[in-house]
Amino acid sequence: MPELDVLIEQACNGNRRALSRLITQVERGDDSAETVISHLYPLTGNAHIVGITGSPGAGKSSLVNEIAKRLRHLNQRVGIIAVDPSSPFSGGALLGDRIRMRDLYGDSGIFIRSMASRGNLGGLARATGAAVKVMDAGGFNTILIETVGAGQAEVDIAATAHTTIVIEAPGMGDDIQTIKAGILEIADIIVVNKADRPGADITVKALQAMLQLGHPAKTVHHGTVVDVAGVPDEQSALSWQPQVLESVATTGSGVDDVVDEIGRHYTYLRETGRWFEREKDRSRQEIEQLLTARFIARLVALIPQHERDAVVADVAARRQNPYAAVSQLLEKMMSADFQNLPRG
Ligand SMILES: Nc1nc2c(ncn2[C@@H]2O[C@H](COP(=O)(O)OP(=O)(O)OP(=O)(O)O)[C@@H](O)[C@H]2O)c(=O)[nH]1
Ligand SMILES: [Mg+2]
Repeated sequence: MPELDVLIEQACNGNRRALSRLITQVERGDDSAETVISHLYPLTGNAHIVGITGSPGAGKSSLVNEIAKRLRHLNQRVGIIAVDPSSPFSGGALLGDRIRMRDLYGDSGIFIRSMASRGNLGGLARATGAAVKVMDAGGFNTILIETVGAGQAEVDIAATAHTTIVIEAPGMGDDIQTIKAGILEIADIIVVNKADRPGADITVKALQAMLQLGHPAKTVHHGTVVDVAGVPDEQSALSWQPQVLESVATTGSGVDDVVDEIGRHYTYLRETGRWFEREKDRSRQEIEQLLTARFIARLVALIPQHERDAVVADVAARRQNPYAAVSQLLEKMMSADFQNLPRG
């Protein structure tokens, strides 16, 4: 497909129109997406994917803006994906981000893709995955993904990212307990932003205390790392201890340290082989999603609509339970002729 080759070449040169068109094609997830992916995929696997999550208004966009500027100074090409799961329309909320990110416009080494929720998390994950692949293939060195920590979304992003940054703002006081433990579990780097506000040090200490609970202190004993019980721990020498950093995104204070820590985590992942482990996690997740979608499409193609409707009615009327219904559908599917099926 010569037209596709031209588009890909333009995307590699930072052409925004080409990047946007490719992302839109991949997002569709149809046969044409498959063609695009088969050309793009061999070019991917180099970008450092960094997820930035945290509660609304914590300063994620401001910090992404500052991080991107510094990475540009390091001669990196930077992709930015701004996800807003709370807004079903890519209108108002994202406009604010666009204005704040204005510093970055006009620079072909930066590409920003804003996306709102596609009505469900599956759609959002697919759209994010599409943008990541196209940017990665296009030679962007670091891809920053901003997502509001609204529940499942940040966990999904963590599965997509090599490095996850969780951003908190001071003023949580006693409510620190309300930080979901799950958020700290996914964090590779924790940033207390708005460190110019009162109470930042309290928040830092509280987060450090919570991290200690999650990761019991390791001490060095006669030169080897041991856990609290004094047992040598081969793994811990290689393990990553998340740091709590402070920043003021509006002035840029502390952002250099955040950028350094991102680089340190990248080196850690590469040197310990964890990079490939994360790539395997990402690949496994993607294959499972595709498999599920296609499997269901095949099931649907195999069993006539009226038969599926009858099973639904049976379950609703309690003539059958959902497990038995699924077993029955699967049995029908397995005994059907797979050869002459349309591709799902
Ligand atoms: N005082 C102070 N204000 C900040 C700082 N960082 C961001 N802000 C302000 O906080 C507000 C929210 O910042 P954003 O960067 O939009 O935060 P966000 O987390 O992206 O917000 P959502 O995407 O809406 O969840 C803006 O008015 C920023 O100017 C900071 O370090 N100190
Ligand atoms: Mg934002």
